[in-house]
Amino acid sequence: MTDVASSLEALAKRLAAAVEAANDEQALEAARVRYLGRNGEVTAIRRSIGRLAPADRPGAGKTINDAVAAMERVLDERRAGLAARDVEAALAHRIDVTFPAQPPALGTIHPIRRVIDDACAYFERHGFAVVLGPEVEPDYYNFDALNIPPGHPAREGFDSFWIDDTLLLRPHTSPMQIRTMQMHKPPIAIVAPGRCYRRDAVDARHLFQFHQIEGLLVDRGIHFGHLKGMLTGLCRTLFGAYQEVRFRPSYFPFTEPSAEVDTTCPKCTGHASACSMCGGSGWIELGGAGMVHPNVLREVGYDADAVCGWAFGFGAERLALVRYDVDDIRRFVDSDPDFLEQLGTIS
Ligand code: FA5
Repeated sequence: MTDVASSLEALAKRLAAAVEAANDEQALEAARVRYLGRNGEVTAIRRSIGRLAPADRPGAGKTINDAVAAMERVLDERRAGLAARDVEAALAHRIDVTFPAQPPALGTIHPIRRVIDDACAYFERHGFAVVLGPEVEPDYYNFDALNIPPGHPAREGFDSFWIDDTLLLRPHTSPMQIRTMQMHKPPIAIVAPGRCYRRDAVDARHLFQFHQIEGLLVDRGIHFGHLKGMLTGLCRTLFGAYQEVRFRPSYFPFTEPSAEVDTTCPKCTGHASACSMCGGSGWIELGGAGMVHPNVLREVGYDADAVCGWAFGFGAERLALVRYDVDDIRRFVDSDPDFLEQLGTIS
Protein backbone atom coordinates (compact mmCIF):
# COMPACT_ATOMS: atom_id res chain seq x y z
CA MET A 1 0.00 0.00 0.00
CA THR A 2 1.37 3.44 -0.87
CA ASP A 3 1.99 6.07 1.79
CA VAL A 4 -0.86 8.12 0.39
CA ALA A 5 -3.31 5.20 0.60
CA SER A 6 -2.30 4.24 4.13
CA SER A 7 -2.54 7.85 5.34
CA LEU A 8 -6.03 8.11 3.78
CA GLU A 9 -7.14 4.87 5.37
CA ALA A 10 -6.11 6.05 8.83
CA LEU A 11 -7.72 9.40 8.20
CA ALA A 12 -11.01 7.82 7.04
CA LYS A 13 -11.16 5.82 10.29
CA ARG A 14 -10.71 8.93 12.39
CA LEU A 15 -13.31 10.78 10.31
CA ALA A 16 -15.79 7.92 10.75
CA ALA A 17 -15.27 8.01 14.54
CA ALA A 18 -15.75 11.80 14.62
CA VAL A 19 -18.90 11.54 12.50
CA GLU A 20 -20.28 8.82 14.73
CA ALA A 21 -19.64 10.97 17.79
CA ALA A 22 -21.17 14.11 16.22
CA ASN A 23 -24.55 14.63 17.82
CA ASP A 24 -25.70 17.66 15.86
CA GLU A 25 -25.18 19.51 12.59
CA GLN A 26 -22.48 21.78 14.08
CA ALA A 27 -20.31 18.92 15.31
CA LEU A 28 -20.71 17.25 11.94
CA GLU A 29 -19.62 20.41 10.10
CA ALA A 30 -16.59 20.75 12.38
CA ALA A 31 -15.54 17.20 11.45
CA ARG A 32 -16.03 17.95 7.74
CA VAL A 33 -13.89 21.12 7.94
CA ARG A 34 -11.18 19.34 9.89
CA TYR A 35 -10.79 16.50 7.40
CA LEU A 36 -12.18 17.70 4.07
CA GLY A 37 -12.07 21.53 4.40
CA ARG A 38 -9.80 23.74 2.30
CA ASN A 39 -7.08 23.61 4.98
CA GLY A 40 -8.04 20.18 6.21
CA GLU A 41 -6.04 17.00 6.50
CA VAL A 42 -6.98 15.68 3.04
CA THR A 43 -5.68 18.89 1.46
CA ALA A 44 -2.36 18.31 3.20
CA ILE A 45 -2.18 14.82 1.67
CA ARG A 46 -3.12 16.24 -1.75
CA ARG A 47 -0.21 18.69 -1.51
CA SER A 48 2.18 15.84 -0.77
CA ILE A 49 1.50 14.44 -4.30
CA GLY A 50 3.95 17.03 -5.59
CA ARG A 51 6.73 15.18 -3.91
CA LEU A 52 5.98 11.93 -5.73
CA ALA A 53 7.56 10.72 -8.94
CA PRO A 54 5.56 12.11 -11.93
CA ALA A 55 4.46 8.59 -12.95
CA ASP A 56 2.90 7.93 -9.50
CA ARG A 57 0.91 11.17 -9.29
CA PRO A 58 -2.20 10.24 -11.36
CA GLY A 59 -2.76 7.04 -9.34
CA ALA A 60 -2.35 8.91 -6.08
CA GLY A 61 -4.79 11.62 -7.27
CA LYS A 62 -7.43 8.96 -8.06
CA THR A 63 -6.93 7.27 -4.70
CA ILE A 64 -7.48 10.60 -2.95
CA ASN A 65 -10.63 11.41 -4.98
CA ASP A 66 -12.16 7.98 -4.24
CA ALA A 67 -11.40 8.31 -0.55
CA VAL A 68 -12.93 11.81 -0.43
CA ALA A 69 -16.13 10.56 -2.13
CA ALA A 70 -16.42 7.75 0.44
CA MET A 71 -15.89 10.15 3.32
CA GLU A 72 -18.55 12.54 1.95
CA ARG A 73 -21.02 9.66 1.79
CA VAL A 74 -20.37 8.90 5.46
CA LEU A 75 -21.00 12.56 6.30
CA ASP A 76 -24.23 12.70 4.19
CA GLU A 77 -25.69 9.58 5.78
CA ARG A 78 -25.09 10.88 9.26
CA ARG A 79 -26.57 14.28 8.30
CA ALA A 80 -29.76 12.61 7.01
CA GLY A 81 -29.98 10.49 10.18
CA LEU A 82 -29.64 13.55 12.43
CA ALA A 83 -32.29 15.45 10.39
CA ALA A 84 -34.78 12.55 10.65
CA ARG A 85 -34.14 12.35 14.39
CA ASP A 86 -34.84 16.11 14.72
CA VAL A 87 -38.13 15.79 12.77
CA GLU A 88 -39.25 12.92 14.99
CA ALA A 89 -38.44 14.93 18.09
CA ALA A 90 -40.30 18.00 16.75
CA LEU A 91 -43.38 15.92 15.95
CA ALA A 92 -43.33 14.30 19.36
CA HIS A 93 -43.45 17.70 20.97
CA ARG A 94 -46.43 18.80 18.87
CA ILE A 95 -48.84 16.59 20.80
CA ASP A 96 -50.78 19.05 22.92
CA VAL A 97 -52.97 17.08 25.25
CA THR A 98 -54.99 20.19 26.11
CA PHE A 99 -55.97 20.69 22.44
CA PRO A 100 -59.70 19.95 21.77
CA ALA A 101 -60.19 16.53 20.11
CA GLN A 102 -61.33 16.24 16.49
CA PRO A 103 -65.01 15.30 16.57
CA PRO A 104 -65.49 11.78 15.16
CA ALA A 105 -67.06 11.66 11.68
CA LEU A 106 -70.66 10.64 12.23
CA GLY A 107 -72.57 8.62 9.65
CA THR A 108 -76.14 9.40 8.68
CA ILE A 109 -79.23 7.25 8.91
CA HIS A 110 -79.82 5.47 5.62
CA PRO A 111 -82.64 7.06 3.57
CA ILE A 112 -84.59 3.78 3.42
CA ARG A 113 -84.43 3.44 7.20
CA ARG A 114 -85.59 7.06 7.58
CA VAL A 115 -88.55 6.53 5.24
CA ILE A 116 -89.55 3.37 7.13
CA ASP A 117 -89.16 5.08 10.51
CA ASP A 118 -91.15 8.14 9.42
CA ALA A 119 -93.91 6.05 7.82
CA CYS A 120 -94.19 3.90 10.96
CA ALA A 121 -94.21 7.01 13.17
CA TYR A 122 -97.08 8.42 11.08
CA PHE A 123 -99.11 5.25 11.63
CA GLU A 124 -98.16 5.04 15.31
CA ARG A 125 -99.53 8.57 15.76
CA HIS A 126 -102.82 7.14 14.44
CA GLY A 127 -102.82 4.27 16.92
CA PHE A 128 -101.20 1.53 14.80
CA ALA A 129 -98.65 -0.91 16.26
CA VAL A 130 -95.43 -1.81 14.44
CA VAL A 131 -94.85 -5.56 14.02
CA LEU A 132 -91.99 -7.50 12.44
CA GLY A 133 -91.99 -10.98 10.97
CA PRO A 134 -89.80 -13.63 9.33
CA GLU A 135 -88.18 -13.15 5.94
CA VAL A 136 -88.27 -16.89 5.25
CA GLU A 137 -91.89 -18.02 5.07
CA PRO A 138 -93.85 -21.12 4.03
CA ASP A 139 -95.94 -20.71 0.89
CA TYR A 140 -99.04 -20.95 3.10
CA TYR A 141 -98.41 -17.46 4.52
CA ASN A 142 -97.13 -15.97 1.28
CA PHE A 143 -99.89 -17.33 -0.93
CA ASP A 144 -102.51 -19.91 0.24
CA ALA A 145 -103.77 -17.95 3.24
CA LEU A 146 -103.88 -14.84 1.06
CA ASN A 147 -106.37 -16.43 -1.32
CA ILE A 148 -103.67 -17.46 -3.82
CA PRO A 149 -103.97 -21.29 -3.97
CA PRO A 150 -101.39 -23.44 -5.83
CA GLY A 151 -101.71 -22.93 -9.58
CA HIS A 152 -103.30 -19.48 -9.20
CA PRO A 153 -101.84 -17.19 -11.92
CA ALA A 154 -101.14 -14.46 -9.33
CA ARG A 155 -98.28 -16.62 -7.97
CA GLU A 156 -96.40 -15.89 -11.19
CA GLY A 157 -96.47 -12.17 -10.36
CA PHE A 158 -94.23 -12.97 -7.38
CA ASP A 159 -91.15 -14.47 -9.00
CA SER A 160 -89.67 -15.81 -5.77
CA PHE A 161 -86.45 -17.29 -4.41
CA TRP A 162 -87.52 -20.76 -3.23
CA ILE A 163 -85.50 -22.53 -0.53
CA ASP A 164 -87.29 -25.86 -0.95
CA ASP A 165 -90.72 -27.04 -2.18
CA THR A 166 -92.65 -25.02 0.38
CA LEU A 167 -90.25 -22.45 1.91
CA LEU A 168 -89.31 -19.19 0.19
CA LEU A 169 -87.84 -15.75 0.84
CA ARG A 170 -90.97 -13.66 1.20
CA PRO A 171 -91.72 -11.64 -1.97
CA HIS A 172 -93.99 -9.27 -0.03
CA THR A 173 -94.83 -8.36 3.57
CA SER A 174 -98.48 -9.48 3.25
CA PRO A 175 -97.81 -12.73 5.22
CA MET A 176 -97.76 -10.43 8.25
CA GLN A 177 -101.48 -9.80 7.73
CA ILE A 178 -102.14 -13.50 8.35
CA ARG A 179 -99.67 -13.89 11.21
CA THR A 180 -101.13 -10.88 13.04
CA MET A 181 -104.77 -11.91 12.56
CA GLN A 182 -104.00 -15.47 13.68
CA MET A 183 -102.58 -14.12 16.93
CA HIS A 184 -105.09 -11.35 17.72
CA LYS A 185 -108.83 -10.82 17.60
CA PRO A 186 -110.14 -7.68 15.88
CA PRO A 187 -109.79 -4.72 16.08
CA ILE A 188 -106.36 -4.85 14.41
CA ALA A 189 -104.28 -1.84 13.42
CA ILE A 190 -100.69 -2.68 12.47
CA VAL A 191 -97.88 -1.70 10.12
CA ALA A 192 -95.24 -4.29 9.23
CA PRO A 193 -92.06 -2.99 7.57
CA GLY A 194 -89.42 -5.38 6.27
CA ARG A 195 -87.23 -6.83 3.56
CA CYS A 196 -88.69 -8.65 0.56
CA TYR A 197 -87.05 -10.63 -2.21
CA ARG A 198 -87.99 -11.21 -5.85
CA ARG A 199 -86.20 -12.55 -8.89
CA ASP A 200 -86.81 -9.22 -10.65
CA ALA A 201 -84.35 -7.79 -13.20
CA VAL A 202 -82.62 -4.80 -11.61
CA ASP A 203 -83.33 -1.43 -13.23
CA ALA A 204 -83.99 2.19 -12.24
CA ARG A 205 -87.01 1.18 -10.12
CA HIS A 206 -86.48 -2.53 -9.30
CA LEU A 207 -84.09 -4.37 -6.97
CA PHE A 208 -84.10 -8.08 -6.14
CA GLN A 209 -84.01 -7.21 -2.44
CA PHE A 210 -86.14 -4.29 -1.36
CA HIS A 211 -88.40 -3.20 1.51
CA GLN A 212 -92.14 -2.99 1.85
CA ILE A 213 -94.31 -1.40 4.48
CA GLU A 214 -97.48 -3.39 5.01
CA GLY A 215 -100.51 -1.94 6.72
CA LEU A 216 -103.66 -3.66 8.03
CA LEU A 217 -106.75 -2.26 9.71
CA VAL A 218 -109.63 -4.59 10.66
CA ASP A 219 -112.68 -3.58 12.67
CA ARG A 220 -116.40 -3.04 12.26
CA GLY A 221 -117.49 -0.42 9.72
CA ILE A 222 -114.12 0.14 8.03
CA HIS A 223 -114.38 1.45 4.44
CA PHE A 224 -112.24 2.42 1.47
CA GLY A 225 -112.44 6.12 2.42
CA HIS A 226 -110.37 5.41 5.55
CA LEU A 227 -107.74 3.72 3.43
CA LYS A 228 -107.60 6.55 0.94
CA GLY A 229 -107.39 9.12 3.71
CA MET A 230 -104.58 7.32 5.55
CA LEU A 231 -102.48 6.71 2.43
CA THR A 232 -102.96 10.26 1.17
CA GLY A 233 -101.91 11.47 4.62
CA LEU A 234 -98.83 9.22 4.49
CA CYS A 235 -97.78 10.67 1.14
CA ARG A 236 -98.31 14.23 2.41
CA THR A 237 -96.21 13.44 5.48
CA LEU A 238 -93.36 12.01 3.43
CA PHE A 239 -93.49 14.20 0.31
CA GLY A 240 -95.17 17.44 1.37
CA ALA A 241 -98.51 18.78 0.15
CA TYR A 242 -97.69 19.30 -3.54
CA GLN A 243 -96.73 15.81 -4.74
CA GLU A 244 -99.57 14.41 -6.84
CA VAL A 245 -100.90 10.94 -5.85
CA ARG A 246 -103.52 8.87 -7.68
CA PHE A 247 -105.48 5.70 -6.90
CA ARG A 248 -105.92 3.39 -9.89
CA PRO A 249 -108.24 0.33 -9.96
CA SER A 250 -106.23 -2.91 -9.85
CA TYR A 251 -106.39 -6.55 -8.82
CA PHE A 252 -104.95 -8.52 -5.91
CA PRO A 253 -106.44 -11.89 -4.87
CA PHE A 254 -106.32 -10.83 -1.21
CA THR A 255 -108.19 -7.52 -1.56
CA GLU A 256 -111.51 -6.61 -3.19
CA PRO A 257 -111.82 -3.95 -4.47
CA SER A 258 -108.11 -3.31 -5.08
CA ALA A 259 -106.13 -0.28 -6.13
CA GLU A 260 -102.62 0.69 -7.00
CA VAL A 261 -101.24 3.97 -5.75
CA ASP A 262 -99.06 6.02 -8.09
CA THR A 263 -97.26 9.33 -7.85
CA THR A 264 -95.70 11.60 -10.46
CA CYS A 265 -92.32 10.29 -11.61
CA PRO A 266 -89.52 11.95 -9.63
CA LYS A 267 -87.18 11.79 -12.62
CA CYS A 268 -89.21 13.40 -15.42
CA THR A 269 -91.99 14.84 -13.20
CA GLY A 270 -94.45 13.54 -15.77
CA HIS A 271 -92.95 15.32 -18.80
CA ALA A 272 -90.43 13.08 -20.60
CA SER A 273 -91.58 10.56 -23.17
CA ALA A 274 -88.48 8.32 -22.90
CA CYS A 275 -87.89 8.39 -19.14
CA SER A 276 -85.84 5.43 -17.82
CA MET A 277 -87.67 5.60 -14.50
CA CYS A 278 -91.35 5.58 -15.53
CA GLY A 279 -91.05 4.40 -19.15
CA GLY A 280 -92.73 7.61 -20.30
CA SER A 281 -96.00 7.22 -18.38
CA GLY A 282 -95.11 10.09 -16.04
CA TRP A 283 -96.14 8.01 -12.98
CA ILE A 284 -94.42 5.48 -10.75
CA GLU A 285 -96.17 2.91 -8.61
CA LEU A 286 -95.76 3.19 -4.85
CA GLY A 287 -97.75 0.10 -3.89
CA GLY A 288 -100.98 -1.86 -3.79
CA ALA A 289 -103.98 -1.55 -1.49
CA GLY A 290 -107.59 -2.58 -1.07
CA MET A 291 -110.33 -3.95 1.18
CA VAL A 292 -109.30 -7.27 2.75
CA HIS A 293 -110.93 -10.13 0.84
CA PRO A 294 -113.58 -12.03 2.91
CA ASN A 295 -111.78 -15.30 2.12
CA VAL A 296 -108.70 -13.97 3.94
CA LEU A 297 -110.77 -12.96 6.97
CA ARG A 298 -112.43 -16.41 7.02
CA GLU A 299 -109.04 -18.15 6.69
CA VAL A 300 -107.95 -16.70 10.06
CA GLY A 301 -111.29 -17.50 11.69
CA TYR A 302 -112.81 -14.03 11.64
CA ASP A 303 -116.53 -13.47 10.99
CA ALA A 304 -116.39 -11.81 7.57
CA ASP A 305 -119.98 -10.61 7.96
CA ALA A 306 -119.19 -8.79 11.18
CA VAL A 307 -115.78 -7.22 10.53
CA CYS A 308 -114.01 -5.87 7.50
CA GLY A 309 -110.73 -4.12 6.86
CA TRP A 310 -108.21 -2.65 4.51
CA ALA A 311 -104.61 -3.43 3.77
CA PHE A 312 -101.81 -1.92 1.75
CA GLY A 313 -98.21 -2.70 0.81
CA PHE A 314 -95.91 0.14 -0.29
CA GLY A 315 -92.33 -0.12 -1.55
CA ALA A 316 -90.04 1.79 0.84
CA GLU A 317 -87.42 2.39 -1.89
CA ARG A 318 -90.11 3.89 -4.15
CA LEU A 319 -91.18 6.22 -1.34
CA ALA A 320 -87.53 7.22 -0.84
CA LEU A 321 -87.03 7.84 -4.60
CA VAL A 322 -89.80 10.40 -4.53
CA ARG A 323 -89.04 11.87 -1.14
CA TYR A 324 -85.35 12.51 -1.90
CA ASP A 325 -85.77 13.16 -5.62
CA VAL A 326 -83.38 10.35 -6.61
CA ASP A 327 -83.34 9.21 -10.24
CA ASP A 328 -82.32 5.55 -9.82
CA ILE A 329 -83.23 3.04 -7.09
CA ARG A 330 -79.77 1.39 -7.35
CA ARG A 331 -78.20 4.45 -5.73
CA PHE A 332 -79.69 3.36 -2.41
CA VAL A 333 -77.60 0.18 -2.44
CA ASP A 334 -74.37 1.56 -3.95
CA SER A 335 -73.02 2.47 -0.49
CA ASP A 336 -71.64 5.77 -1.81
CA PRO A 337 -70.85 7.77 1.37
CA ASP A 338 -71.11 11.16 -0.39
CA PHE A 339 -74.59 10.34 -1.71
CA LEU A 340 -75.78 9.04 1.66
CA GLU A 341 -74.29 12.00 3.51
CA GLN A 342 -75.97 14.43 1.13
CA LEU A 343 -79.38 12.79 1.61
CA GLY A 344 -78.74 12.73 5.35
CA THR A 345 -78.89 16.54 5.38
CA ILE A 346 -82.41 16.57 3.84
CA SER A 347 -85.23 16.42 6.36
C1 FA5 B 1 -97.70 -6.50 -3.40
O1 FA5 B 1 -96.60 -6.91 -3.05
C2 FA5 B 1 -98.86 -6.61 -2.49
N1 FA5 B 1 -98.56 -7.51 -1.40
C3 FA5 B 1 -99.24 -5.24 -1.98
C4 FA5 B 1 -100.57 -5.22 -1.28
C5 FA5 B 1 -100.63 -5.35 0.10
C6 FA5 B 1 -101.74 -5.07 -1.99
C7 FA5 B 1 -101.85 -5.33 0.77
C8 FA5 B 1 -103.00 -5.04 -1.37
C9 FA5 B 1 -103.03 -5.17 0.02
P1 FA5 B 1 -96.84 -5.45 -5.62
O2 FA5 B 1 -96.28 -6.68 -6.21
O3 FA5 B 1 -97.50 -4.51 -6.55
O4 FA5 B 1 -97.92 -5.78 -4.51
O5 FA5 B 1 -95.70 -4.68 -4.84
C10 FA5 B 1 -96.00 -3.58 -4.05
C11 FA5 B 1 -94.90 -2.55 -4.17
O6 FA5 B 1 -93.65 -3.09 -3.76
C12 FA5 B 1 -94.65 -2.04 -5.58
O7 FA5 B 1 -95.60 -1.07 -5.95
C13 FA5 B 1 -93.29 -1.45 -5.42
O8 FA5 B 1 -93.36 -0.20 -4.78
C14 FA5 B 1 -92.63 -2.43 -4.48
N2 FA5 B 1 -91.86 -3.41 -5.26
C15 FA5 B 1 -92.30 -4.56 -5.83
N3 FA5 B 1 -91.29 -5.19 -6.46
C16 FA5 B 1 -90.19 -4.41 -6.30
C17 FA5 B 1 -88.82 -4.51 -6.72
N4 FA5 B 1 -88.37 -5.55 -7.41
N5 FA5 B 1 -87.96 -3.52 -6.38
C18 FA5 B 1 -88.38 -2.47 -5.64
N6 FA5 B 1 -89.66 -2.33 -5.22
C19 FA5 B 1 -90.55 -3.27 -5.53
